[in-house]
Amino acid sequence: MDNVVLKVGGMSCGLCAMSIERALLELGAKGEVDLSEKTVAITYDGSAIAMDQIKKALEDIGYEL
Ligand SMILES: [Cu+2]
Repeated sequence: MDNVVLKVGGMSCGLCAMSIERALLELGAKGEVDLSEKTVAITYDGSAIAMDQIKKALEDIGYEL
């Protein structure tokens, strides 16, 4: 498993955190949002999911990376 921490712009509340974590789950990754740091710590299988896919999924739901 690979781990990465991404800075995410545009999240402000618990709902944002939930949407981000859900979008990651749909990709097969696990995300943990830190709202005060504006980051998401992502655990994913780098051989199955590309970082570009992760970024795109979050941008598609309206966040900035
Ligand atoms: Cu929100």
